[in-house]
Amino acid sequence: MPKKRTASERSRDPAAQEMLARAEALGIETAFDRADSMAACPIGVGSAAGLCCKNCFMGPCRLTKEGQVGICGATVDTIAARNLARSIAAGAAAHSDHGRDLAFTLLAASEGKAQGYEIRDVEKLLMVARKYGVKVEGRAKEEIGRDVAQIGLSMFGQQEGELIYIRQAPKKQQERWKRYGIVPRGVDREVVEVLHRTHMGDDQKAEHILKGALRCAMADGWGGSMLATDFSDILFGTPRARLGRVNLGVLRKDEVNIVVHGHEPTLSQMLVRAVQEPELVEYARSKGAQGINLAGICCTSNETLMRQGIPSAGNFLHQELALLTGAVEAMIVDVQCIMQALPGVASHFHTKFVTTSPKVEIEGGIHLEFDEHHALDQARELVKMAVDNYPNRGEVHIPGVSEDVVPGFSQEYINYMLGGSYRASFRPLNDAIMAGRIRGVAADVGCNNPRTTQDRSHEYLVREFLKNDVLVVQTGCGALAAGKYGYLLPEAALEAAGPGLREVCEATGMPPVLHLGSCVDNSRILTVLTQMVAEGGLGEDISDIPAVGLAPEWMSEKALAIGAYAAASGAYVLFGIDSPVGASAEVTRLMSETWERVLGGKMEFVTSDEEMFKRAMAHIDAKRVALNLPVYDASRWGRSGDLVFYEKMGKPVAVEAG
Ligand code: BF8
Ligand code: SF4
Repeated sequence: MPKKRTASERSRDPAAQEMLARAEALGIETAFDRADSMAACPIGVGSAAGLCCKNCFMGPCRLTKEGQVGICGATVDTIAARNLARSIAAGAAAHSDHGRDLAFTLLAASEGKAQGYEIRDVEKLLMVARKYGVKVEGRAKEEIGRDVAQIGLSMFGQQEGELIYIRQAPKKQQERWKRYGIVPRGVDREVVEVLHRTHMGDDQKAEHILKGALRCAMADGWGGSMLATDFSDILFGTPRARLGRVNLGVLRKDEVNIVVHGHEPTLSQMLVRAVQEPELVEYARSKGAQGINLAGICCTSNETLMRQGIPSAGNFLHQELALLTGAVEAMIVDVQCIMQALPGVASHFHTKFVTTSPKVEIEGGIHLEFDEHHALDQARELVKMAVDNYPNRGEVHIPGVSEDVVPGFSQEYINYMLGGSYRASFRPLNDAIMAGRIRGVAADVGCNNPRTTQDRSHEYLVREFLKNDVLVVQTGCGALAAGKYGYLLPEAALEAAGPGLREVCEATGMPPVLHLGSCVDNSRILTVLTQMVAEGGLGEDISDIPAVGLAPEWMSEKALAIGAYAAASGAYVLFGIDSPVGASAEVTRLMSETWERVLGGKMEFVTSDEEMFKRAMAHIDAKRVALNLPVYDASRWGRSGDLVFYEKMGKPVAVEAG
């Protein structure tokens, strides 16, 4: 019988621990309980215990002995590669389909048919239009927007040739992709091809299957996801640094709480508008509430946090915990990472659970299908539903735990932050890396997973990287995790960063951890790395940069798609938890040695946080050596900035007012 973990073994977050105690007292089961009582299927993990193929009904075939093959003769290597490829295709499909919906919204907004939506960031529209080859001179923004949206939509079904975004990548990387045969066509074609190739009796050579998977992931990273980021910025504004707050403590005792959860920014942006409308606020007052409080979970939350500073109730494993407060009048979900357990948890309270996507219905939820043509009216209806539910509230328990965060570091904003409006540039960042003030860059991204302690790996890695002068960039649930522990603040530079990184943060005012957005916005990391290459001094392609990517608490297929396109783009990517291809030494070798040789990047699965950190640092230092950069030496830094001033002058003493 698996053991029930203690509260601190389940989550590092005191707010989560408090809610888990409440769940136990109320007899409500959560993912943490289910993870304790259900051991991961060893066949699914692909460990020494074996591997399973269910791609046809001669099986499912369970391979548990050395040298054993499936009924069709499929080997462990083939099955491991096929299973991974299918997961990557599902992940790429999810991200990119989100991008497609944004393209439809941009089209409708450009044609004046999408209530409440408009082209908000004309500068970004013009930038994308030029990239797409759309004429901009003398044309209205709506005309340009329509052309951009139509080209975007056509990209999904592009049958031949290169995707437009591929041309943005460093030249050397483009050549590697061509040589290895993984330049992607439209994501619709690539996903279909992976499903075809992994059907019974098709592609059976592990390396070739993985090539198909990489090409598919590339169609997402340098296609659907990049487009999703661009189009979100056009419609809702390119993020800029702003103040927000994270964790369950953002829910309010005396206000109507509406929690948005999922991934798409479309409906949530209308809810942001609706909750501020004076008539609805007045209506909430008429029901005895002080106002209406909108909060988010997961990546919908990242979208509204980085653009409007809408507070975040937390990351993936907070979805059930938010409902456990009893303070949520309505949880409104769109797509992805939505646990089926939610309507069950909501049923213990007054909470209304509402599904809105035409693609997602969940038993026990109210389904109110989103239609971009009437989005603002729908948002008002949803807010009214939540307000009407306020008087039904029972006992409420909100943990008093939340933390300030500064998200919103788009590539455009990083440029501005480093060089100002007139000298916007990545030069200061490259210089800091070349000098060794910043030892390297680590992207800590991805999910929570109840099989490990919530946030433990994210927090550990961020803390250790900062201490060692590694600049951290983040997206998704990893960013929200770091935010909970105070790392997404400029002050974190003083408290947590090593001497070199601290100097850079003090000079620029930036936090030592940059929140770049949602998981779809991992494409922003590709853009940032590409710009660092273009700026000069850090090699010829992404694989030359002293940088690593990590998804230490991953669980979703989207994470695998991201890992695959990041590795194909030249990044060293480390995943925690366990390996889905562990049963095949050959697939493990292909994803590490072979990918590194042909693409410059690789993907490894490592179960220990300490080992992940060790490998990441060794990689960063090896890349510094390869670039002939000075060996990192912490003792050279820290002789400037506030600390030196404090040493000489004494720390300023706060003067009490009054
Ligand atoms: O897309 S990090 S748990 S919420 S999959 Fe899901 Fe993972 Fe969170 Fe955002 Ni990304
Ligand atoms: Fe078994 Fe082959 Fe069918 Fe897979 S494809 S289930 S290995 S027979």
